[in-house]
Amino acid sequence: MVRVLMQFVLALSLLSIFFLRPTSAQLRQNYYSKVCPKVESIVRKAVKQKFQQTFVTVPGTLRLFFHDCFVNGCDASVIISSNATNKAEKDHADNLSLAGDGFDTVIKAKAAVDAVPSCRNKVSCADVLAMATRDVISLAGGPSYAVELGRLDGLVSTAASVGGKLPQPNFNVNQLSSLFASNGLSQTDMIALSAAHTLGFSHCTRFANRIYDFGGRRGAVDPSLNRTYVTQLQAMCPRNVDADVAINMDPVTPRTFDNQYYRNLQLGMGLFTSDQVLHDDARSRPTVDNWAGNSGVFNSAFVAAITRLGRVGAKTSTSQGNIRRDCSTFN
Ligand code: HEM
Ligand SMILES: *[C@@H]1O[C@H](CO)[C@@H](O)[C@H](O)[C@H]1NC(C)=O
Ligand SMILES: *[C@@H]1O[C@H](CO)[C@@H](O)[C@H](O)[C@H]1NC(C)=O
Ligand SMILES: CC(=O)N[C@H]1CO[C@H](CO)[C@@H](O)[C@@H]1O
Repeated sequence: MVRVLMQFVLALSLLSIFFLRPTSAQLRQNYYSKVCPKVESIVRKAVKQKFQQTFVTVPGTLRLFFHDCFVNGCDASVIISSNATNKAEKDHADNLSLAGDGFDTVIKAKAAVDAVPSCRNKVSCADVLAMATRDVISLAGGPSYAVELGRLDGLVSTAASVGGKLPQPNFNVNQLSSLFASNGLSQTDMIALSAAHTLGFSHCTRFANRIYDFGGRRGAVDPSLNRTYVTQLQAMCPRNVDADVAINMDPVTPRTFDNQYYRNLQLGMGLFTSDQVLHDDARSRPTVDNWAGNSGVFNSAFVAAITRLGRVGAKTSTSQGNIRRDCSTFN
């Protein structure tokens, strides 16, 4: 009897190891409450200072978080600098011109944290990026939320690992949904996170194919684009314009984190194919229409989605990561 019971207990514990083990690493709110209780206010102050110097802090940091999480998980691997022997993640062509101000925001916030003796070398760069992302969203008028923490910084960063991990602006809904699904994110999460394009800039080269010679036909424009918007885009981005020229992705409220993104899609004013398809595909349109008309519902969906984004590939075991002293180089 005792043996049967023992076997049962053993079987149960094996079962729990295999099935009850959390599929993602366990992050939690207030992770640093013992070692660095003021960490969130220290980061917020540094981010606010940087924000007052340049608005680019906002889109730069938000996009950096996304690119970090989709390549190797949310582990600050995107912040590592290349050197003569290793070409790091950020120097892959698909880093799609990450704004230097995003990197600088994390470096400055980490320095502010490390200036407090008890916090020194206790807070990961990956968590500083997650906190800074939360802060820039609310500084731009978006929702404020409690951020999950406890990520370690990754030990690997290679340009070679970036290929295929990031979405491309010509993606359709199937391609977008399957890439997000491979990161454990739903189609609803994908639609919500795409609203990050309510802020920031795009280089003309990223959508020139939609306003000139669409489908290889000289002078053709993408029929899913609003004609008035096409004229405006052509004026801002003349044919063969300098590759450095960039324009606001949300022409209506470019500096506000809001649901204007979805209202733009309803008018055919999604800048990328990957934006416009969210309205034009019948599977995602009901969500776009719902959020275009209801910012409260959108805000909650966005908070849920960015919280799940923050869990992607998070590392919590010391075999997978550590706390970097300098965010741009391995210890
Ligand atoms: C859904 C698929 C997505 C595609 C295809 C995509 C693609 C792009 C492209 C091509 C740019 C322009 C880059 C440039 O020309 O410099 C851009 C900018 C940006 N993206 Fe995305 N993105 C996607 C999703 C996201 C997500 C999920 C986020 C964040 C949660 C995000 C945040 C941003 C931000 C903030 C910018 C502006 C960057 C700046 O002004 O520096 N994107 N994106
Ligand atoms: C270059 O970076 C790699 C890891 O990215 C590191 O192992 C190597 O020591 C670095 N080399 C130099 C010369 O700093
Ligand atoms: C095109 O955009 C303008 C606003 O710029 C809007 O008034 C118009 O209704 C849009 N056209 C279509 C077909 O959605
Ligand atoms: C900000 C940043 O690191 N940008 C780099 C992106 O990748 C290209 C090469 O593919 C570099 O030239 C940029 O410096």
